[in-house]
Amino acid sequence: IQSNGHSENPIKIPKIKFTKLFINGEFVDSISGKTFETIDPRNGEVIARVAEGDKADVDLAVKVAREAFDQGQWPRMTGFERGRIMMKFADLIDESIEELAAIDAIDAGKLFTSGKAVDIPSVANMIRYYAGAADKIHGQMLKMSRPFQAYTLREPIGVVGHIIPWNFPSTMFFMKVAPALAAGCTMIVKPAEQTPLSALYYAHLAKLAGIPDGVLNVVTGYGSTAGAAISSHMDIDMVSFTGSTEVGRLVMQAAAQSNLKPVSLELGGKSPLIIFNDADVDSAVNLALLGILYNKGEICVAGSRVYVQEGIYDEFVRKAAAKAKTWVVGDPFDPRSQQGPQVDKTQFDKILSYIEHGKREGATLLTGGKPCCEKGYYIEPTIFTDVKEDMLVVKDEIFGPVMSLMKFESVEEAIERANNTRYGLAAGIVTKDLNLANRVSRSIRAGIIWINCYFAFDNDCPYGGYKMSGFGRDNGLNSLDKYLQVKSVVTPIHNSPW
Ligand code: TXE
Repeated sequence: IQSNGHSENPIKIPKIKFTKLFINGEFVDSISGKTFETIDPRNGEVIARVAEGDKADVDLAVKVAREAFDQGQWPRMTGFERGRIMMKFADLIDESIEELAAIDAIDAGKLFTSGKAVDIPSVANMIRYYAGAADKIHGQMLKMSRPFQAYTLREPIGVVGHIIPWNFPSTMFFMKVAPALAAGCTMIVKPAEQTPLSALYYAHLAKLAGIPDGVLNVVTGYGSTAGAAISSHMDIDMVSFTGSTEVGRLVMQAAAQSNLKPVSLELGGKSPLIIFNDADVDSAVNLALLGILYNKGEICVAGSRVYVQEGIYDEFVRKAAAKAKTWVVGDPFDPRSQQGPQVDKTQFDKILSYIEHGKREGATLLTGGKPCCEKGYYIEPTIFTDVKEDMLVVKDEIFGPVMSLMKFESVEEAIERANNTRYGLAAGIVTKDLNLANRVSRSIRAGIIWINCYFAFDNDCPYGGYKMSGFGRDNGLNSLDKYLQVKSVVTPIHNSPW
């Protein structure tokens, strides 16, 4: 591991401008006056104190979002006009890319260079994708079996609650907000308590772009208070959640016990990457390491279970170990860094305790396994071999840079073991045999399958869970559907000729 430490820091850390709740177009203190600390995972220091919203603040945000939905212009303006405002929003993000990438780097430990080159420009494009869809929300003309004229309308679902996680603070924000805005909904967003800062910056840009007051509200705070107030609210029409399977279950229960609002849940994963004998070993190693180390393994679709066919297994293990040892862990502002710190102490401790558990269960530590760098929440790229399917490191989502590397013999065995999980978010297949790739793709129960690639996300490409990874799709026009209701309108035709 080459730790490049924290000494070189050419980027100016931005001054944090927005730390209050954003309700009805204004930054306001929480009703209780309480605040909470957001921490820099590079060193454990406090970045800022942020307003701590709870039920009372959520109630207020819902009230203004309701008014904006029932009486305001946003759901009533043409889709074209909504799209035009959203395009402006995207342009404003483009003007602030460096600052936003720096905010996510200090708040979430994300690499500044990839934030600047990928995450932030991509969210601007995500808004543009849905802006372009806003005036193409069509119903259907129906063919009734009797003389009726009938068609469907697709209407915005209403006031939406978005509860989002900390691993991609910007991407997750817009994966939820952009389609909901395009649909004509109004909304309350609760960012994760670990990473509230960029969401508040986006609220500021939304106002500058001309999104009417009350349409987009951001309530920062904790899950058990502000989050729970959203999922149990009687006047929120739909909740979109990304986070842990445990909390997803609570959100669904709260939705059922309140007003039966529909929910969309994007939850944990333990995704398999299957590498067949005919793969080019060097590129398969690169793909596998990217699959587990990208964003320090804090990604729901991480390829955390790597199955390698017996013919290339030994070579793969050797090369993976060598490559992992050259992986650069260090300050997210250093352009040489390939991996920054875990988001917070809780996740850092959770990952290390899984590593200890793996060792106790008898798995072999091929590389890593320890914290690194003198301060902050950095963990070495960790690869376990000699793992068995029933070990916790293979079964549970670790959400860190920890790979379980396993050998398989037949295609049938690979399929069976890949499916041997309670999750079903993603899978990867590496082979030159197209038929084999297609056959395995159809046999794996997961929402997205990557053949000879990994993390190939796109605005137009939906993804989401099978099994306990949840349901509902983010990205693509499928996501727009979540924020729309279908209404049928039926009229009899008298003396119809047909
Ligand atoms: O998630 P939580 P945590 C997984 C990953 C990680 C584990 C725990 O394995 O190690 O979850 O992370 C809000 N009602 N993922 O504890 O708690 C919370 O405030 C309503 C996978 O951070 O699920 C935050 O905004 N909301 C994942 C959001 O839920 C509640 C990404 C997610 O936090 C709530 C993150 C409640 N009772 C973690 N309790 C992915 N699928 O990408 C908390 N929240």
